[in-house]
Amino acid sequence: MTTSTVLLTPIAPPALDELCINTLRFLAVDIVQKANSGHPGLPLGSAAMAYTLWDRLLKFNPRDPLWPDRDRFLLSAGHGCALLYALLHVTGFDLPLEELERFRQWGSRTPGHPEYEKTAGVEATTGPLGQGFADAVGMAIAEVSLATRFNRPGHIIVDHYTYVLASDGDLEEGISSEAGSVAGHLRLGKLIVLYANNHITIEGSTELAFTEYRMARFAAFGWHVQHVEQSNDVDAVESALRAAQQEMGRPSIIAVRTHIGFGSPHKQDTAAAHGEPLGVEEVRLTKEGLGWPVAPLFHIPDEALEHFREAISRGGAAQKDWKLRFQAYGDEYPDQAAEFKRVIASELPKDWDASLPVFTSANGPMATRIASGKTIEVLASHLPELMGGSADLAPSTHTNMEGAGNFEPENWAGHNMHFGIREHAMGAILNGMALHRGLIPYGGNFLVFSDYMRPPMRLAAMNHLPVIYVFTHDGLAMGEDGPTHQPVEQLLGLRSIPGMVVLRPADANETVAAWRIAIGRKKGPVALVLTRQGLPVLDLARYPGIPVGVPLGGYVLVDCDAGIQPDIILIATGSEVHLALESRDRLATENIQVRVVSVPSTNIFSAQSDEYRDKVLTPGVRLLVIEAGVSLGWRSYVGSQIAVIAVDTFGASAPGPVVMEHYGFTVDNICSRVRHLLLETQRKS
Ligand SMILES: Cc1ncc(C[n+]2csc(CCOP(=O)(O)OP(=O)(O)O)c2C)c(N)n1
Repeated sequence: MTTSTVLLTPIAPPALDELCINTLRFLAVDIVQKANSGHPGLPLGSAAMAYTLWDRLLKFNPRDPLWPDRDRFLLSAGHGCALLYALLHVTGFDLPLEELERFRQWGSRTPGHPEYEKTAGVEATTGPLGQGFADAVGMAIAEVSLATRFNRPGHIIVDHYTYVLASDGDLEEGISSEAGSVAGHLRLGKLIVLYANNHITIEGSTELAFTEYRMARFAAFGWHVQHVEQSNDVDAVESALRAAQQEMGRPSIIAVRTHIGFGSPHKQDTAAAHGEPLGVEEVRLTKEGLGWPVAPLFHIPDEALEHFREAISRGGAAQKDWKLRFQAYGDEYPDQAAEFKRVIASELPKDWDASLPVFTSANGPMATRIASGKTIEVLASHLPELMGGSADLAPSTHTNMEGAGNFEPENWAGHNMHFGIREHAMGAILNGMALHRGLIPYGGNFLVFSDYMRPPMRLAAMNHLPVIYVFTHDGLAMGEDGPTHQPVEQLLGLRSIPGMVVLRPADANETVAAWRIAIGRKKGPVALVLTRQGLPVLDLARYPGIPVGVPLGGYVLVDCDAGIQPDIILIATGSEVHLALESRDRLATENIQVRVVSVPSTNIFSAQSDEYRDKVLTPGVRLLVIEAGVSLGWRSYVGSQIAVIAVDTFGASAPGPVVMEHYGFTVDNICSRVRHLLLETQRKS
């Protein structure tokens, strides 16, 4: 596509507004042009509506970007971040002009897509389309949950909106349907989406692949739907936003007809405006067309800057008003005020873990999912910020908190969430809840379907979000449902996400220790991987190393007698640990000295000192790993001198014990492998 009809929309905003909007447009254009990389089209088309929101409605304080009762703004179409960086700079956030000039460069605060914690005012890392949209649903859930918990008559201390700027790609991605359905069902009236309806994606017109009546979809989800025909009509955008604010019973979406690359004579309304700089000549023509000086670059007229910077006094006043209200709240409800501060700061209450369960062998056999459920019950009674649920699997994942009530439409006091069978949205909603702060979110699922929620899990890890996943039915032993339901590669897949801590406890007591780690980890997600089937309970009287060992990721569960060097070290995780223990007992009768090492978390274990790891896995001793998952990866955790009993194919449909037997997860097979390995070692020596 080359030229297009230049569609300069007839409605021009009042002069000062226009000056400000053009400031944003051309800052974004120059940001991208200077970097010679990035996306100018969305900023040109969406600047007017973003300006309207930020100038007339958004409650924020550039001088205190994390003030708890600020409105949240998510640029779900993260590729358009030049617009966000321009907004942050002109309104007075800590983002100097030099940072705009260093867009997409090493070490800058203006990365290629917005990154949480890197840039003040960026509420979430966005870029994978659809994620920001679903994060926002989680944020709106957090808002209404905290408002219900903390507000009192005459004392409203939690009261903010969550706004999203979303693009065609965001709405095409399935996650926006999942999350939109959740939001509509929950009647999240304070969620407001501006949809940049520009009819263009990378390959060309949306006619190529996106022809449904999008807004009918959202109406069907129970959303309040509005249309604005001219994105440059700031008054129309404002009145739609105000109507959306008034609509408290439904989330709102406003389809705003925007024009990608607005004002660019040869690129407006074409895919060419989407993802590459306009080019020096086209920048010149665009600036001239909109009456903007071609030079200097990064031009910010004083009048516009002055107007934008009113955000500082406006935001300061709004925050001051909130502080006064919070003070009055604290005078009347000192305990609640202290509690609010605690949860927003992600502090744990004193003694939160004092009454966690201790299981004895008499409690066994017990599935680790059951032990987890019992632990959740106790945690819930100490941690009112714990909030979570499952993707329609709570009776299996044991993630329900007895007595905590359901989080339901217009009954937002409950803490048990019902995400429905929407794993992808669940993952992102949990992220949004964590990003909002004030809650400890968790989500339950079968381990095999963690694949359905991998993109948000990756973002949780990237953003160091304290989200907890409860993944049950963790291996071949889940049995009859067959290979579609038997995870084999998921453990490795999760372990491979940088910053994700995966814990696969061996029994009920290791499960409690794993939960202790999960709750205590304030930065970064934790995946708990749990069994469906019952397992013997490792009595703390006999295995006192558990509470100290689990936090180290791997530890000696049972060693040889003092002074005796093991012939072999069996390394196992989760349900395979008890097979290792039984094998040890049998091999002892043959005078084979076995050490059993439990490795609930390879991630944590590999972060220990060499000295500690050498103590656990004595160099020179043969190692045999037993884990019902793929073998790939083990060498990197424990070195090259290992043998592995693992599963490098898919599973099969049959009762769990039968499948485990066929795949070699039996004491007989483990013992014969040990004998074979020791013979091999003898022959070599
Ligand atoms: C999950 C995901 N898939 C693919 C991409 C690559 N991508 C970036 S923008 C885009 C689509 C652009 O269309 P639209 O969302 O309408 O944005 P606009 O063209 O208006 O800037 C795609 C496919 C992505 N960022 N995320």
